Formats: sequence, structure tokens, C-alpha cells
Amino acid sequence: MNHARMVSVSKRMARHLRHAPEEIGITLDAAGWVAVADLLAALRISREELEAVVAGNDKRRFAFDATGTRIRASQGHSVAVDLGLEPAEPPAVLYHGTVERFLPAILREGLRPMNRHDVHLSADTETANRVGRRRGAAVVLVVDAAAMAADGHEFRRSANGVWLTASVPPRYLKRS
Ligand code: HQG
Repeated sequence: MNHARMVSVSKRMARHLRHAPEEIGITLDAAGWVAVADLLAALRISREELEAVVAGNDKRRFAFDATGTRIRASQGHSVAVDLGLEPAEPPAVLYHGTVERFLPAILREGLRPMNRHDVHLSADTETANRVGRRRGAAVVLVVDAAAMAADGHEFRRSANGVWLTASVPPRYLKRS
């Protein structure tokens, strides 16, 4: 499969496994899983193509279950799913990539999950920069995750290494 086709299938998978399963007639279970056979039929791709997309995905966005019969997105959902992730102790500092035009609102009301379930945070500034750049000139915010955890905020880590939390009040944020 060439690169363009990999990206195109990956984008369709992200859309349907996170946001709009009904558009292709699939249903996610409570934890976000769908039968691989159903996804293959709905996307009209082969198992080999699916495996190539999952293995070749730059962010490892998708994961098979232990038996390889089900697949889900590892994070980023807007539909209601419970990924079943256990709370985990975050690194002392986490990062969030955004853009200048959102800063006044973010510094006033904190980071909110917007359309997704959780605020997405990165363990390194490079990743945060990349996330911010999707929208323009990236601004990286430093999150005092140690203080948040000490104050009782819960963090979870997705299967592909994204740190998730419900919200980040402004007092834990500063510009890098
Ligand atoms: C901003 C991609 C105004 C926030 C990435 C962000 C990530 C606020 C946008 C993953 C705000 C939400 C998630 C507030 C937050 N006022 N704006 N109070 N609080 N925002 O896409 O973090 O490629 O839902 O800064 O790599 O950009 O899809 O979140 O700019 O890991 O796998 O509101 O999506 O991964 O945007 O990105 P998003 P995000 P994938």
C-alpha cells in the first residue's frame, strides 16, 4: 500500500473509530471496540491493509485487542466510550501545544477538553509543538502535573502514550 493510501485509510479510521461510527454503519462497544471483520467490510479494505495501517501509523493511533479480533482508537474520541484506563502518576511536568489565538481563553478558564473526552497532554515539548502546529504557529504550555496530582487531579495514559486529564485549571499553566 502506498503512503497516500495509508494516510487516507488512517484518516477514515480516526474519523469513524473516534467520532462518527454510524456514518459507515458500525457500532462501537462501551470501551470503543469494533469487530475487525465489521470494520474491514465497512471500509472495504483487507486485513493486510488494516494491519499495515495500524503498524505504520506514526502515532500508533489504533490498537487491536489481545486476540486480534477487535480494534479501537487509543485516544481522541468525541463519542462516549470508557477506555478502561487506570489512573497513573504523571511526570512532574507535561506539555500542551496550542496556538496564540486560544491563549486568552485558556489562561482565563484553563484547558478544557472541548469536543473530546479529555485534555490531551504530551510528555515532551516536541510532540506538543507538533500538536500546536496543526493550527498555526505553535505555543507550548507547561503543565505543573505534579501539583495537579498532589491536589487530587487524575491522569491516565493512553496506549499510545498521550496523557489525558479532565481539565487543567489556569493556576497550573505557564507559557514555555
Ligand atoms: C484548545 C491529535 C479555548 C486546545 C493531536 C486545542 C492530539 C481551548 C483545541 C490530539 C481551551 C482543542 C488532541 C479553552 C483548550 N479555550 N481553546 N479553554 N482549552 N483549548 O484537537 O490537544 O492526530 O480537541 O489548545 O496530536 O489540539 O488526532 O485537542 O487547540 O494528541 O491522533 O482547543 O489530537 O491527535 O483541539 O489535540 P483538540 P488537541 P490525532
